[in-house]
Amino acid sequence: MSIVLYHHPFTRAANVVWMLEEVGVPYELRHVDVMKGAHKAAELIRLNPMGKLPILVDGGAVVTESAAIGLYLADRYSSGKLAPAPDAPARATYFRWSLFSPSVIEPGSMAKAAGWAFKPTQAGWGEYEAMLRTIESALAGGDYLLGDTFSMADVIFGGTLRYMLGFKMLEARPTFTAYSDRLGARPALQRAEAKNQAIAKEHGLGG
Ligand SMILES: N[C@@H](CCC(=O)N[C@@H](CS)C(=O)NCC(=O)O)C(=O)O
Repeated sequence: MSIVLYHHPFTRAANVVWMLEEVGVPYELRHVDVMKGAHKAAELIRLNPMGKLPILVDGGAVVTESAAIGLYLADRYSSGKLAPAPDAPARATYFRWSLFSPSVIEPGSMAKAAGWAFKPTQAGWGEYEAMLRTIESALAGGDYLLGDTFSMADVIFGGTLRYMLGFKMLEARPTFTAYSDRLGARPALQRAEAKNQAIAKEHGLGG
């Protein structure tokens, strides 16, 4: 088994388990005890100088940043399925919303929840209301970001949306909750949740 995910069930690595389950490749989860600071060990800092999870190692390839991991896995193992082919017109929309997630939804929701002071014209995530309107528009074309076709963009964007909704850091608009429920019904997401919960239990983690 060549894919290794450095994982802790209470981190963004949990969403990468969903990515791996959607792609359907064999993988190994390597538990990193973040509560004890194991993610700051020299071996992991070599892989990710940020000292953060998730980290995915696939043979000689090291990928960090959840969105990059999703895009990598889809291109490498599910091209033409979970990732539109390089020459497909849908590729533009696919990249657009995949990157909107870490660039806008994450910092935009956190800025709002934590009351950060910032200038919307200078901050890349802009105004909260504009972000909500844009998420609505992204979801207006069908069940998924690419209309009727589910893709890795939904795991990236949808994973962030579900996280933010779960922690009440994003307004629970009906379009958002309906999309989140649709994603929640996916067998791959349910398998991932079961794995994350089982690992949490195995390590005596509450929550
Ligand atoms: N931009 C990164 C964020 C990674 C991140 O913040 N990971 C958190 C857990 S969800 C972490 O490792 N925190 C521990 C620390 O910063 O010490 C991604 O999307 O993967």
